[in-house]
Amino acid sequence: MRLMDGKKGLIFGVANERSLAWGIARSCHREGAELGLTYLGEALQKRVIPLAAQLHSDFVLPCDLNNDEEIDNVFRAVEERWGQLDFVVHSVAFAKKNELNGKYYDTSREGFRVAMETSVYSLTAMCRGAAPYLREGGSIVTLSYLGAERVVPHYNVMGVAKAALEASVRYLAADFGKRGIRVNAISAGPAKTLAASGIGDFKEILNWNRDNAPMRRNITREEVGDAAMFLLSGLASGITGEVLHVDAGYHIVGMRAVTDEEEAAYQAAQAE
Ligand code: IMJ
Repeated sequence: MRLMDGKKGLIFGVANERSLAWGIARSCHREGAELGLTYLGEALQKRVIPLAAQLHSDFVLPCDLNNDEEIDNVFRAVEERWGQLDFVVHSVAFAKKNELNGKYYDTSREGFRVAMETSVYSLTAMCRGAAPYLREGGSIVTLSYLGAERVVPHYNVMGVAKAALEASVRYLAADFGKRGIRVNAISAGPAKTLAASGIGDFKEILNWNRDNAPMRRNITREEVGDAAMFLLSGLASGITGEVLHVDAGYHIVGMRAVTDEEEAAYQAAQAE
């Protein structure tokens, strides 16, 4: 018996094989889940169909979470195909590129609106669409980032959006709690995905996190996948409204780590 045997779920936000949503899909598939994937825009259709095929799924639907009609269509298809749902994954965010630079206070009204609608309201809209079909024991997971809790250079309006996303998780958890449906977030460490592409110094960000995280390494897509799958499974039946960090411990650190060189110099001084 596998952890997700007999469970059916929908994953929003697979763009390619590097997506954290793809890691989640693979972990869920490995544990026996039956999956549907949604994609955004024609361009990603030809990417996502073969990925779904790897999971033995041909349940692939277009869905822009900023479009109520497309959300309705997705859940109408779910009703027809499955009747009921056990889990839904939200791995969706967007801010205009020019907002991920410079001063936060220079965020435009429109840039703020776009980031909040696409990265925050999209979870609420997805949950409202899924609500009629979610079974008791159902589970919803979204993805967040440390920039929600602390200031991370250039993250700007996305940090404010992730803070609102994490608050949404708590309100949604309260809404769904009585039905035995759980809502949680994973706060993932930085990972090389489409969402990281075009961010100037991303390699430096990865190196910084690797060098300063308690575990002295970055996280993998598989680790995010397994943690999300845990939250979606019955093993997490008592967990809701939670933000689980999958970041090699980076979020607990208050200052940069002591380097091996500094440690060696300290040891040498002690020995004198
Ligand atoms: C994104 C921007 C600035 C700093 C960042 C990130 N750090 C990390 C990310 C330190 C880890 C990646 N991340 C956690 C995100 O949530 C990214 C969201 C994002 C990325 C883009 C890039 C392309 C674009 N719009 C975007 N909107 C949201 O045009």
